[in-house]
Amino acid sequence: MAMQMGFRWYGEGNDRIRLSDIRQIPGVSTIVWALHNKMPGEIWEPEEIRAAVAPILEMGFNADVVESVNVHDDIKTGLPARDKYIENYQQTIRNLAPFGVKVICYNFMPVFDWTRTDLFHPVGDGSTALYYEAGMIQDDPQAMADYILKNLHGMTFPGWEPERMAKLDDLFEAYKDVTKEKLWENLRYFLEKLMPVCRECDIKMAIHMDDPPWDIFGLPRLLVDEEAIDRFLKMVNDPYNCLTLCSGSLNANPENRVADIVRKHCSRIAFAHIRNIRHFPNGDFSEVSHRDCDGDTGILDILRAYHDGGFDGYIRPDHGRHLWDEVPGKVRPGYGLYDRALGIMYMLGAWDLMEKESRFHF
Ligand SMILES: [Mn+2]
Repeated sequence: MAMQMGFRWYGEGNDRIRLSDIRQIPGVSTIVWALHNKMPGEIWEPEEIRAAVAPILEMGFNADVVESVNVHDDIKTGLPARDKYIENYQQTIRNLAPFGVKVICYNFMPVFDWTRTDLFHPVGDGSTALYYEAGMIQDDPQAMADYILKNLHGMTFPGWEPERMAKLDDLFEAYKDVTKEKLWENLRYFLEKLMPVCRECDIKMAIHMDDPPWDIFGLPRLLVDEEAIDRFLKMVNDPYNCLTLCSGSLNANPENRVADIVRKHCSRIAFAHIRNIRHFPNGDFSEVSHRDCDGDTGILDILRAYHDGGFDGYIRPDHGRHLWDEVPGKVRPGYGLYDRALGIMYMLGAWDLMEKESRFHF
């Protein structure tokens, strides 16, 4: 098996980008998809899965990667109701298997998914990108949630369901007694219940890194650095317990050396997110193009680490900048067509060259 290039797509009627657009990007084999109308904890029914996957397969792609099947808050907080929601998750895994799904991406972040303070920040060349202003996050979480929801212009975004965000006070209350150690324990409990089903279905669970990789608003975050990743993989030491290694999430902390982590754990990375970050001295960061020298993440070193490790999982450009006509209201933040297409060509260019060189030297 060889590495497979993916592209995240939000589904028919839910994404301005068409599958026929994606087909024109060289080298994409995999559509990374999800049922975006499902709330965390609900079972994904076979008919719903079939309807979502059919156009993907018809266009000649595979639908091997789901991002994400979101985890119910009762599982993260460890309430008694979690067993019911874990059973639902197991059933969803079983329902996905007949459609060829191989990897499920998920995260275990309390209350908030990815967090940014500006979704359309000028990069300096006329394009815009997601931006994190460190000083703003000490403020009111409700204000940040309101800002993000407003700038999604009614588009759905996993982890930012308006229904959940409307109950932000309740969510913070539910997580009040969940310490970092308790959250680890709840994650272990969840994964140990899933592993037998994953083995039976040949589907890998691939946890996404916390984004950004530090505690925010007093909420604990787990997957933040190499030490935490070591602990996670050891805690449930099973080939079906894997990572979605997100270079941009990890490198939001410039101390994290992503290429080293890839070299250490390549065989447990089922899904690679590639994104480049530029850091500012005050702790702010901006997302930038995939080109190595445009940011500080070390994209070429990371790609080389994957190549050296014989990576045969799935990879995708994570976010992209918003280019040309991709203005607020016309693009899902981070998920425009153009910069992700450019990112794919950059990655495949580097990859093809490494392949060619390794054949030549063999
Ligand atoms: Mn990511």
